Amino acid sequence: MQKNELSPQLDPFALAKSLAGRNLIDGALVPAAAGKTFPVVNPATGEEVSQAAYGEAADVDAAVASSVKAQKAWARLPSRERGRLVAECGRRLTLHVEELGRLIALETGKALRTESRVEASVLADAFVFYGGLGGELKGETVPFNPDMLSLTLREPIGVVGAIIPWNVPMMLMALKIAPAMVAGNAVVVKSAEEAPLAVLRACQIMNEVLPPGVFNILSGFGPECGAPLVTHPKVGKITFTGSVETGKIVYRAAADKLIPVTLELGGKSPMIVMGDADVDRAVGGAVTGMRFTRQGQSCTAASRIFVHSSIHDEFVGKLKAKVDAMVMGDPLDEKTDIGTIISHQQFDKVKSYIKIGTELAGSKANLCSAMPTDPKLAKGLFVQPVIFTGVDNDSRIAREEIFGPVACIIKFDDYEQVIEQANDSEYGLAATIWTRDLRTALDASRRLEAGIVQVNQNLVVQPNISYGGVKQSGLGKEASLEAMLEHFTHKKTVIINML
Ligand code: TXE
Repeated sequence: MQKNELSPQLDPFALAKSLAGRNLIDGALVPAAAGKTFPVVNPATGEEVSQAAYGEAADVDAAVASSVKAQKAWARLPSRERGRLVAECGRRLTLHVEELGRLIALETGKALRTESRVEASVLADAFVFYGGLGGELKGETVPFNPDMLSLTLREPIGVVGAIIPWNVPMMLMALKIAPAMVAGNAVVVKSAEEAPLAVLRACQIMNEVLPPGVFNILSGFGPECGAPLVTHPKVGKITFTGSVETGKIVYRAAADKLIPVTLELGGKSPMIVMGDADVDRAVGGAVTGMRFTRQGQSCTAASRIFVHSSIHDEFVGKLKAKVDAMVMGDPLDEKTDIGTIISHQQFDKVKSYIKIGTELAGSKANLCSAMPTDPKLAKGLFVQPVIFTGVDNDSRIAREEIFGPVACIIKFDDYEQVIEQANDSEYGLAATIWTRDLRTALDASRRLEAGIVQVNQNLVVQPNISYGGVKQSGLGKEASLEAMLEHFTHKKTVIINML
């Protein structure tokens, strides 16, 4: 092998081709029942890198039938044995982090060094974490009377449908299916049409360990493949991450079957920087919080940054300098900090919001980071990050989820007013406050309407830390032991009369 030649597994282009046109059903890589496929495109060049199976209702039927069959035997295994197998998946995935990172970088445009490799590690870590929780599926005993005992059992739901988006597909898949499987369920995953390959490859690795049918994965589009999964009579639970609009469609369809649903939806998360904050740390937090390295394509992105007037200019100057220093370019290049937007549809959406912001009276668009000049990236979906200053909290760019590298800075003077403004949003996913004052930190933590509040730091998604929003940001929690118990089991009550 020549020095710069990659082994076939580490070459994402070769790997993408090797997975072309396949779903994973009942332990086998199979084409869609109708034989149809759709293209998978590298958003950094616009070139087709592979094809994905075009899953439809017939494929959903086959996958669910396989899961129904497998689930019974799976649920009868001791829960710690299920956990051991899930943890073993995690260990094997750890050995494939580099390969998975490269593949996800290729299909999503997220930079390998700053985003994609990290995501592959989180995927593996989530399996290892949940694998260790097999012994934690505990019930309760309830005081009754001396002759009677009441206890609860945690039982699996059956077949769980998991619908995932494209922004962090491997991580989100892991946070759904690892706890579901440890709890004794079988799962059918519907991947996002924009990013079907890395999750399929991860499932192929898990397939070395888990019995056929305990998980199945399909690629396809929402109405043709996602909708039949939600409405399938044998699917007993849906866990979904995506837009508010689609989340509501899923919720309504699930309501017709009266099955439980977990929804992780959008956000417009506030970051409040008080006058006494450590400005340099807060600036660093804004860069990571806005997820500039992911082109802002994050539901927790700190997209509304409220900055106290006493430090406003210093903060904006330092933030701009930091984002300016970030390198945009080929996602597979180790020098790259920021890659591309996922698709033309998202690119057009982000551009339209930048236009709205630019035309907004009183606001100023500060453009950051140089665009890549490499001619092979000329058709890439790169968007120059923008920091809007002078933004009104009532404007569209401050109210609607942009899902792009667009930060809105809102100047404030008064603490009470900023708490009110931060909460004046239909979303409630995440919030951060930056201050040296403990009383302010605690007060804001209590009053901010969000599923997660952080003080002087930004979100670190960890499989052991509960995660999920309020208001339009969703229903239920992901990650943590609690998510496994509450969202992937039924609590059965048993009452024993000992006479
Ligand atoms: O989401 P969709 P899209 C937000 C973000 C983004 C917007 C649109 O603002 O700009 O949503 O993104 C499947 N029944 N987020 O169009 O449509 C679909 O195939 C069942 C935030 O990608 O919600 C995909 O697998 N499933 C979010 C998944 O739903 C259906 C991450 C998400 O697609 C379906 C992504 C249907 N009728 C986007 N229609 C976050 N919370 O992080 C579509 N799908």
